[in-house]
Amino acid sequence: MAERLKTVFGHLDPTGSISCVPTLSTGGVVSDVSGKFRYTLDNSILSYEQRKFYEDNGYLVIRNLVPKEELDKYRDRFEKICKKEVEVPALIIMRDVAIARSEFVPGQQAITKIQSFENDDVLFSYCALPEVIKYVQAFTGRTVKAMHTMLINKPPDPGKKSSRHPLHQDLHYFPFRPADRVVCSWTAMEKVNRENGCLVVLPGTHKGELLQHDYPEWEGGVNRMYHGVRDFDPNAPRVHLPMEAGDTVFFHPLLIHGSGMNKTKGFRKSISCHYASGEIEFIDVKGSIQGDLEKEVIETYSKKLIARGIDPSQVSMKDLWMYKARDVSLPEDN
Ligand SMILES: O=C(O)CCC(=O)C(=O)O
Repeated sequence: MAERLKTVFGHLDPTGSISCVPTLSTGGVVSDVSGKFRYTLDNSILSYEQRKFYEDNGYLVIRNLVPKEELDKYRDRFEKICKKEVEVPALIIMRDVAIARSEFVPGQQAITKIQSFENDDVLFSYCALPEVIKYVQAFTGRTVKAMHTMLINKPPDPGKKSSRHPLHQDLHYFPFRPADRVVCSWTAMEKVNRENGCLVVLPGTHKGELLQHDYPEWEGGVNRMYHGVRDFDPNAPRVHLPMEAGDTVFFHPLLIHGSGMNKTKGFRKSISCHYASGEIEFIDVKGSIQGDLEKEVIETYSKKLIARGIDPSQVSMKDLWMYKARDVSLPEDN
């Protein structure tokens, strides 16, 4: 089945090859030696204040991290993908629920997100940028796997508020642990602010548990897989994160976050990658708080699986993610 699964998910590097060698320099997977910190590892890139900030809040913004020329490359590539000038195996293209239904907007403008671009060298080069990985290692340790990739093209809101991204915890989507050795890097590809729907975070929520998620009951419809967290404290303080092009926020997968409506006429673009330590473990989520999500995910792949002679009921979310991961660890001397 492994070979057939590879053709569905289009990935070549099952994490069965994950290294189990303990790491020493930029921090191993064990918590820091001083015992003061839990969410960051001993490393040479974060100042004490930055570490403390992430420990307390679950996120950290690094200004001007990704050069403009890189962002231009990703933008051009995204346009080529939208125009179908480039085909990327196993890429997932998502359309805004409200725009896709509208008659008068040309198809490509409805593309709100592309996901799983591991097989595209240009876009995937973001995930391997040494300037990004150096920070990532402060959370994952030296061995780093790129697990999940996205370019979000938040469209001007079509008037249904469907451009909003409900508050959620990313761990809801992931069958691997421990959560503390997983981090997202999210880079603004242009100026983002409350007008075009910047990220909003609930600081400190990374210290909590994984909560139940569901589709929010929004009148204008909700985009596929945009699940919202249930039963969080509605009075918890919210912080909006305005950012300039190239600024990057690193955040914990339990941090509750989302993004607002895009009230402008332009598309708001960001590129992101979720990373995990090479030593994470995949878990079976059947019967857990993530069980319903697994059913929905496998359902979305069911046609492709059946076409390749695979019974969807025999496939788990764990199988899917094992074929997504890519090693992006820096060479030892970095
Ligand atoms: O970029 C955004 O608008 C939000 C993205 C996000 O939170 C996610 O995809 O998990």
